[in-house]
Amino acid sequence: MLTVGAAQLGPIAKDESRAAVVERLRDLLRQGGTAGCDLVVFPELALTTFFPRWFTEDIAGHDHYYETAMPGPETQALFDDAKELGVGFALGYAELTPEGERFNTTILVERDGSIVGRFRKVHIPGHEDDEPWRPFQHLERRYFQESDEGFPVWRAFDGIVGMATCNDRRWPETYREMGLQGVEMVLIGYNTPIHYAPDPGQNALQGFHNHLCMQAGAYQNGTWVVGVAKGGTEEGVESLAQSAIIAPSGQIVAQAVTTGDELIVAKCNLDWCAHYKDTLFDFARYRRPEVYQRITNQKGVELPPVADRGSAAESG
Ligand code: CDV
Repeated sequence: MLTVGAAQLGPIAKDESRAAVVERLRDLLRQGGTAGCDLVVFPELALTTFFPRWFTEDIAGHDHYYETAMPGPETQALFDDAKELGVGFALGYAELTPEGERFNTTILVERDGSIVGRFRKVHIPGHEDDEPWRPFQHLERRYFQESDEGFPVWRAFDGIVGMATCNDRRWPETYREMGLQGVEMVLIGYNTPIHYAPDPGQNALQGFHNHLCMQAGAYQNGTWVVGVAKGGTEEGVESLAQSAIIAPSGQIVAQAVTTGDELIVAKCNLDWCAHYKDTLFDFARYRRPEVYQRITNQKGVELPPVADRGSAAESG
């Protein structure tokens, strides 16, 4: 039985200090302690405003948004709180490595304050260069590189826990990679603007698509999923809230009702995963990797030759 809190955040202003943000996180962690949480999950880039919405020629000019150490001087208090309260946490932040690499990272911290896992975002959405036609930029591909570390899972919190970040949640491979390692709880932070500039027709469906992909990922892999938003209107950009805790059945068991700082809590029985992992989604029994010829190495769509379509139709 793992009691988890999804610590949704409201907007973080561009000029909000790291110290002020950490105080907000500490408050939510303490609320988690009072609610009996073992683990509190914070969103993607939880320490700063969503800075990829601004173009800069020189990325180094944005270095103050990145963490070079974790814990660092300003985040140490969170680790101390975790140990004191006996409440672990997952925290998304911008990572700048000593080698100068930039990742959109989430760490998993156990109840004793020790880091047990680090995940770097795999699917980096948006664009690399300034696109002035957009009402705001989504320059994640300028500020972060893609991780080649995949989707590991960790034995933590008396279960098997994995992580993913925002856009990763829309890809079935994300959950299946972890499902194949027996994952029992997937932690996902997100920053999802309501306005999707390449196809605004999707704007009205943001909430639906958010839950659709996480509920499907949970069900198809027999795992709990904790989806945590940074919501509300941040620097003029409205982002989706609707943080949710989802059972292995695919059902939402808790959902945020505000667009601001809000902790939602659920008691998660990790044994429920077996109901799905041992029946409909008994991978060892029913998966057919030997006939899934394309999923491992093929990147884009490869259409069949036109002639093949004709002959298939003719042969019925
Ligand atoms: N931070 C994100 O990864 N946001 C994307 C937007 C750009 C579509 C998302 O998938 O929510």
